[in-house]
Amino acid sequence: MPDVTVGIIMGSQSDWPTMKEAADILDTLGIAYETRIVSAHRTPDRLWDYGTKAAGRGLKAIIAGAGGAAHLPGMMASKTRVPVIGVPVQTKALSGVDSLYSIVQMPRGYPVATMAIGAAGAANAGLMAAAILANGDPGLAERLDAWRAALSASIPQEPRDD
Ligand code: RP5
Repeated sequence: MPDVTVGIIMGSQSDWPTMKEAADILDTLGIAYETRIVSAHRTPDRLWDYGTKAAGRGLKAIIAGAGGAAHLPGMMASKTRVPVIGVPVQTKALSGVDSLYSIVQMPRGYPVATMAIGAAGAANAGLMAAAILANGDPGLAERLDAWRAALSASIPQEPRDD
């Protein structure tokens, strides 16, 4: 088994259907990852512990998804220099704009790479983590290039009537 290099963390079990999109991309590209429920509000000690140990454990990217008052990605970024990729989970009350605003407006010094709201954002978080790792992994770079080329080739030239 390859070493785990990516952590996928989320504020709640209810975030998993969204965050699974990131996991699926990592599976497709052959990247080893772990998944954890880590809540900024409900399990702050778990958050602190995860962030404190992340770099030493060899994590190269952390994908963090949360909804509503989505403080998990930013708080994680405050605790580790491992790049944090934030996924705003879509919410019922405010459609995920609350999540987006909670994640994207970080103060200078502690960046979070913020993705789009919802499933597309989670999938792109997986691709962003892959791109970070591909800088030091020629095999992965090849797989990522092939994945991108296949997506591009799947787009038809013209629309059709369904
Ligand atoms: C956040 O609150 C989680 O990230 C989740 O998106 C949202 C709702 O959580 P649950 O009430 O479904 O556990 O902390």
